[in-house]
Amino acid sequence: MTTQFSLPLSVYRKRREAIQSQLKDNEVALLIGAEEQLRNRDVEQAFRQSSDMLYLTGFAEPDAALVLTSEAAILAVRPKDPEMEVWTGFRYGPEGAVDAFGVDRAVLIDDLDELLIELAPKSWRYAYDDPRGHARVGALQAKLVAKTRRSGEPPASTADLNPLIHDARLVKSSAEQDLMRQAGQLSARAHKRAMKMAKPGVMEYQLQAEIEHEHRMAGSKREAYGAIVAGGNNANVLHYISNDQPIADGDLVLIDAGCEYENYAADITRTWPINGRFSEAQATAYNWVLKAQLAAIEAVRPGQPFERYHEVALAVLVEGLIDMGALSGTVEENIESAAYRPYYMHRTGHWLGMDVHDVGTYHEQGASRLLKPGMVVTVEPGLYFDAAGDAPDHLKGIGIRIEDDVLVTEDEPEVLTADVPKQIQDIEAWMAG
Ligand SMILES: [Mn+2]
Repeated sequence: MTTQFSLPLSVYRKRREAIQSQLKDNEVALLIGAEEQLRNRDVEQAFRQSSDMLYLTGFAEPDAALVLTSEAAILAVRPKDPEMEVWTGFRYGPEGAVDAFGVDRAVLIDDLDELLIELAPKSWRYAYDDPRGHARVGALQAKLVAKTRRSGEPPASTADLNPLIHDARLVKSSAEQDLMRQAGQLSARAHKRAMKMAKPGVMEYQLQAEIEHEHRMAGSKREAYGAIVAGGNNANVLHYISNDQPIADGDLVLIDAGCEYENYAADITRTWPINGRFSEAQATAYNWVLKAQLAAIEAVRPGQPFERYHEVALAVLVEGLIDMGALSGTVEENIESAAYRPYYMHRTGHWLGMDVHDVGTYHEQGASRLLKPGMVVTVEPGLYFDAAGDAPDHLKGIGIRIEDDVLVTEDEPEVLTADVPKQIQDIEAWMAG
């Protein structure tokens, strides 16, 4: 049996208590964990517990739920089953879960509905990742309503549990920041390895294998998301994941990949020439994206609206598009008319944490959320010149994105993924060395 958590049990208890202290009298919070997913026939996808469940308990088995009241934390788990454990491995079971995870009580997952009915909440909050959780919550509410019909009490009202957990997850503690630094450093090593192993004609999935090899060998158990390895014009498909084409001499390759370290994600993108030397057109476009990224990182500071660094990056990218002949007119006109959108169609970043597109709202009371120390964002401007689009001929087929993970601190932004080269001379020197 391997330990399933990297942080002391007291950390999980404090996280739960922060939620419990916000519950009203006779209010119950229910969090449903992730469920196993079929891949094909009787083969399952690799199981990954929901981040909310990992955040509040560290409990990584499927078919689990967490019930919180202002007084108690109760886990609902699969039964011990010696016969099944021969096939699929160790299970804690209710008794083992109480000891190992420091909760007040544990029940069988099949008794979850009975537990909720026994607790007889006046109101309850719920959250789940897997869409199947929705049906479960609906059935449970029906049971609670049926019960109150008999007693004549009003039925329990329902509310969303997500904001309570997600506001807490948005600001990372110093222990979490350390894990994210590790994830960033391991993922940086992987990108550097892919640069070293590159040669014209290599298959995209072979570079993916170099990335994943380095992640595993460095101590990461799994990827944070499916890697994008896109040679040449494939980089203009934003979520290209087929990764099954050869990369031709003279083409750029865009790699968007990051690992998880102790359940915390990294998210890095680099774009570089498969033969080790940028062409003039590639270098010009690349340097505009880099200029936008460096300017945007400077705007990741406490008190700035989340929106701000996107606006900073966008102004530089539009200036570049005009300079390279893809747009005409002024920067202001092109931003106003959104004429840049064929070349830059995504936002400049997102929250990063246990989920790669991490939880937390981007707006508060209708305004862009203000950055605070402990928040982590990605900064990932790009420019995309599809071969079939209207870009000037010398730019067609070029797609570039540069992405780093940035921690908001009291003053200077801290780039968690700074170990991968991104200046052209540094990339070329690393690939040549
Ligand atoms: Mn990203």
